Amino acid sequence: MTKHFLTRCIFFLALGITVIACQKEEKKRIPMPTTDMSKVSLMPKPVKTVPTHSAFALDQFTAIYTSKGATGFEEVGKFLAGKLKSKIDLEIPVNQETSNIVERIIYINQSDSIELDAPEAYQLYINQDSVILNANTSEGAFRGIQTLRQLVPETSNDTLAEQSIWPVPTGKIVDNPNFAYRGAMLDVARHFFSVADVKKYIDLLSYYKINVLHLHLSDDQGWRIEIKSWPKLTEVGGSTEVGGEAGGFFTQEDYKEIVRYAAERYMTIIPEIDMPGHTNAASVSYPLLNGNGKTPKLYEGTHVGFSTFDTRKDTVYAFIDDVVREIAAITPGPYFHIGGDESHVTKKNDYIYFVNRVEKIVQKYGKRMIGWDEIALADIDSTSISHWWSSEENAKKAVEKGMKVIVSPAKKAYLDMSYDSDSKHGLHWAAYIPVDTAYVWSPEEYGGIPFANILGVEAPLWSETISNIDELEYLAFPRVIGYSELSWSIPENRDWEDYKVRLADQAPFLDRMNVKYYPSPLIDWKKSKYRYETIEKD
Ligand code: TNX
Repeated sequence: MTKHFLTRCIFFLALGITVIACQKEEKKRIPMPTTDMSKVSLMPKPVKTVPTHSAFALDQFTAIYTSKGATGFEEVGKFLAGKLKSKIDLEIPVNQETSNIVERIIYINQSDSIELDAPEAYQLYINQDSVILNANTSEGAFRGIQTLRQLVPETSNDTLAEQSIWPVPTGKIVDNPNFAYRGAMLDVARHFFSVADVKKYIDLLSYYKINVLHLHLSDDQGWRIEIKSWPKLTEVGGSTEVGGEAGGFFTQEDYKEIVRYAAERYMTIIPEIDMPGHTNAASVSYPLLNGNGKTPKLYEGTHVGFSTFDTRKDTVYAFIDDVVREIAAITPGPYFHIGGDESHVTKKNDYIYFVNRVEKIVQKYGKRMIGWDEIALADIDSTSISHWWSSEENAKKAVEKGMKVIVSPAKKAYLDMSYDSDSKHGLHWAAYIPVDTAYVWSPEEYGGIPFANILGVEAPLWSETISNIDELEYLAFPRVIGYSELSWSIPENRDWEDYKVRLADQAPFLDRMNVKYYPSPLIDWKKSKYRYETIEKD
């Protein structure tokens, strides 16, 4: 009896010790949030980070205040509160006279300091009991809160006090973008993507400070935007897509909703109507537009370069005038993209005549024309913009004309290029683009376009091989994060070894947002609780 009792006692004691040891082990495995600001994986990398090695205790006694009377600042404060609520489930009041105790504040302050003169500039001062975000414009404040979101740890430190505390490392960040134009493009013509898909993409891009979404709204396989004066464009031209699925289109109300959602994130939408080539869907809807001498039929394949508008017919320009007028009226941004690429069956003279005429229409409706690099062949105005995707010679011709250039070389910046020969999706006519190749190049030097002529960088995602949001995310993430850094961060701050570690740390965010990114083997992805949940679901 006594012997049994003793054995049991020893057994329970051993069990107890094991449990305590396991709990300790468990605690050890949860990394403590850092108090070294320079160790947080900020993406894109800010101009300057100065750590002061302490922490601001974000908790239920924190409140957000914004400068009174500063346009847009309160909305930025509310946006931050909403995002923190979904990240850490903490309710933070914004500009509220609250009876609750407020011990620490996040102050989003409008400041006219000359240090904040650069567009979108912000400064973030994090002290033990206050966070001060200074910006001249609400746009700068919006960029600044993306950095602050990244500084807030995913998990709280519950050993410091009775309530949960998320320690935000103290220090100072001074930041502004290298390029004004930091873009992504989505082809909704080859395969259609819903408003919800586009919004998800916009939300993710804005977290990485991308400020332009270019929508490729028409191509041979589909016309995706309602034009009230030419209804068959969507009735007929929107009825299919690559592979023969049902296609789809945005009503003008849908498009306005995308524009509104993007504007809330300080992102400009650029509509593209690709012409005079890539116009089969328009010509099937209205055969009078067609200029290739054949009877147009709905097209579900992926070849390019077989279609053209009839560039010598006035009705074609009356049509274009209506299209540009209707789209320009619901596009607050300054740009209209006319495509202009791969017009292989348009005669050179006709092409030049066409681009010259369409430029005038775009200008008549108050927009700046953008076109793929071929447009430099025409007599274009220096205010128009060349979108360099293929020909360096064309890009240089644009520079000679005094034009600005958007840098999207297919070999480096095309999101639809496969990662490697095992990739589930994508093409590889320009190159395979693994995650390092996508990052290790310099838009400032590639091709020798003078810095002053570079408007910015854009990463186009063509959709011949992708038909849903998971596939979109597979090609876009993680590479688009690299393009955000190539356009936001200065060259001195860009380094593959350093980037690779910061990229690995994006996994918890991407997992929480349910982004099906390509888990490149070049990256030692950080594990996250969300990842386990997604894996279990799969
Ligand atoms: C070239 S890039 C195209 C597109 C295709 C893409 C596929 C450009 C201006 N034209 O029509 O979708 O390649 O990668």
